[in-house]
Amino acid sequence: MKYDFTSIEKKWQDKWLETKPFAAVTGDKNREKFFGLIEFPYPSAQGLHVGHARPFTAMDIICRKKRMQGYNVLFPIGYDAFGLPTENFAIKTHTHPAKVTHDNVANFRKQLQMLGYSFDWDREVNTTDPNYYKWTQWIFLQMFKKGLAYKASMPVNWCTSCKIVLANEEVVEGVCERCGGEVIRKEKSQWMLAITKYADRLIDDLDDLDFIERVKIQQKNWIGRSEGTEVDFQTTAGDTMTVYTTRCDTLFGVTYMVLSPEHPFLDKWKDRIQNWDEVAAYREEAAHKSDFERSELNKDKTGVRLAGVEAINPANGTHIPVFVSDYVLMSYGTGAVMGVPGHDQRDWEFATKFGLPIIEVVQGGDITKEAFTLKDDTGVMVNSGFLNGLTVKEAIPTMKKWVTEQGLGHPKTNFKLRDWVFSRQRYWGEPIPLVHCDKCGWVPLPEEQLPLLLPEVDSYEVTDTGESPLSKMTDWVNTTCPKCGGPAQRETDTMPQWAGSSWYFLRYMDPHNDKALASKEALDYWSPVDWYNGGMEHTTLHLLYSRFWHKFLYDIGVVPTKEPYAKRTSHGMILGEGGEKMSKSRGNVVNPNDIVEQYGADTMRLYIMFVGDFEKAATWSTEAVKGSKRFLDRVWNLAEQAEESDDVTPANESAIHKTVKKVTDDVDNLKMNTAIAALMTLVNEFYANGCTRGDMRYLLLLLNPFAPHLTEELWESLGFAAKTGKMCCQAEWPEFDESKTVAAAVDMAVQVNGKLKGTITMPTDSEEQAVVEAALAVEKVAKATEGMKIVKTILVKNRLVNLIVKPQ
Ligand code: ANZ
Ligand code: ZN
Repeated sequence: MKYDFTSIEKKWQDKWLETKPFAAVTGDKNREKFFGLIEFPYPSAQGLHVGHARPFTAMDIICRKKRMQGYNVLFPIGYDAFGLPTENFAIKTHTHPAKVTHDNVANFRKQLQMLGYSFDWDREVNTTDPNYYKWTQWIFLQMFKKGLAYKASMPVNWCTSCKIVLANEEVVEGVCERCGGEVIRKEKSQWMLAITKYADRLIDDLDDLDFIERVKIQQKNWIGRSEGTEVDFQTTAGDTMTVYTTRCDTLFGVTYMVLSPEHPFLDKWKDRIQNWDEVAAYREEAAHKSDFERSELNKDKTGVRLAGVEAINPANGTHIPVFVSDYVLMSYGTGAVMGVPGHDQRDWEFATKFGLPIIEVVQGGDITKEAFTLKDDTGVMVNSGFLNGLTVKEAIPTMKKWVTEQGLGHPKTNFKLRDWVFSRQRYWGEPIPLVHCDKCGWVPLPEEQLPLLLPEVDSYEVTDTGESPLSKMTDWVNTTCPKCGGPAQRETDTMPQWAGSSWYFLRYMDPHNDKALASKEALDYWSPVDWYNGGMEHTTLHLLYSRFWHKFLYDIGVVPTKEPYAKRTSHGMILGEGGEKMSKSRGNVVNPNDIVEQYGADTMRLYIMFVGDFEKAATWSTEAVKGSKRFLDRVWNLAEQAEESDDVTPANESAIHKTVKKVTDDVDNLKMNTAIAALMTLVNEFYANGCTRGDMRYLLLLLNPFAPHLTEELWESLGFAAKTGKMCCQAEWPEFDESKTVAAAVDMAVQVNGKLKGTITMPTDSEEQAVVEAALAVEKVAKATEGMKIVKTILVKNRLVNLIVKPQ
């Protein structure tokens, strides 16, 4: 019989859809629950990518195994379907984005089913479905009511030639991705979410989570907690200039001050600043640079000294110059810094360029460009009045206390994390359910009016005023105020990319609920997600945003746990043949459809798991795909040779137990590649020793999560389905007996004075005396030791024995 994977795979996929063996049961108290989560895909027109297949297959294997181990498994799928590519495609083809989304989702669903994933298809979600985004809007309203959603003026990317607001990903190397036109930053009033209010908890609660270390580190660095001091400097302009510093110990070393180009004092001091034209020109130039360019460490330092204003160092009363320079960002601290060129590299470069004095205040730190010991706590203070003689570690709290007592400032914690810009001037997103009334301000829609549906528009094109396409729908925009009944306008911005994905895992728990985002029973039963695997690229946005939303929902009593995910792992990328990133332009994109058509889904699954260490990047090789196919052919052929007996072949017993142990452990540790290698070894053993149906039963159970279709077919043809009334995917995961994982007998090499003289077969773990006796019975050994005395025996257990002999 031929291994006809095409018809076999279709047969079992249909059967799974029909009989639903992967349905999760909310509330089942007899089984332990397991919620395995993958990052739901964005349904692009290109369809599923092999980059999806790697993490999806791994979690499918974990979930299939957990089910066989008796868990009540929730393994759901959905689509993160709002967003730019669909919207841009809709604009280009004059198709409604909902239609584009619908078609793309249909294609994704087909591909996911083609790969044999054991999703609970009755729980599919789609973020663009009004029954879904109703609850995204509901969560937003709760945040608004708690003061976590607010409006602020924020810079947006503005293409000067298209006259539209661009998303960050549409700005490529500083120019518009669509037309190549110049992109500038333009201030626009935007909805913001106050994620910074959760910054401390988002860092501190990481300690109790089973997240891989690099995820924790990236999140901590992104949040960027910094403990420092705000210090006030008087100026000759009369205003107090407040700076943020982590090194208040260096106050005596301050020789100049810097304001960010956006600092409000500049406009305020316009009439005092004698070189205003120069300052204004400098600010204009800075507006064209990104924060990233401005804060690059190695960039040339630029700036303008303000003529007519000076600051006064509160530690020693000296007058010092004030500059405007773009290396100081308005978005961090106070937008102003004190310059300490003796101990900060950027300040050193700046001072050197502008001929400013450099004072050493910490001895032991080298004052050269290359060797700053910024965080050095062993250095000793000099030239610093009452701090002299203290170490940096002692001087920081001493100065902090002095500054506070003198009324010159106070301790301050800052974060790199910014509040989340939560609006976009685009069509294909969740409408923000707020109206603006001249009398009442921003008023939330009553909850019973949710979902606020996206209206049909004539064009999804962005407007040249920078407003959302919804702003042109005056019928929709003009409404009445829910509070006073007077005339009011709807918000026309929509929510950003990351809204729907911030809570989707909760909806999976109870996807059809129309009274709540999920019932309390479902939330209590399934929370938290037991294992979430996803890409490292989502560490600082999606993963952080969803932790924030979850904490908020916890605070208002909606969810039962303070964290959404108990465990987080991450996979490496699949690179194209030749080791380069897969991309259309390189022409090295592998389409899973082609592989499945040519070799079958089981081969595709097996290969994508065998390709390398899960956490590391791996290079695609079509040659190696064939190797995975050959292995499955061997399994298929083996089944045809298997003897009728249900007994395990004694010669295979220890190999079977070893493999059960190995595969069980490896799957739990995401070492799918070594689990597969162990299964290959087992198949070799079966070929060498012969095998029975009893042996095959083990192989099929262990291989089932990896190659579910082929194993299901053989399970049936070898009679197990009829005997047990269950499909292979419903059977019990095999147990292993530790004592049987070791072979009964081993072959050992026998050496005399280091030279190989023969081999002996011994019971496993034989003691020295027995081994030596058996060795001496080998003819060649007996000859080589004749008339000699054994002076030493070197035994390597189960491997070799070396007899060191001397003439008597
Ligand atoms: C004086 C000083 C002396 C500083 C020294 C450092 C070393 P972190 O640790 O990242 O929080 N700074 C403050 N606000 C800034 C802004 N808006 N733009 C650019 N730089 C800014 O960094 C805090 C340090 O970064 C602060 O401490 C300040 O320089 C600078 F030997 O003050 B420091
Ligand atoms: Zn009103």
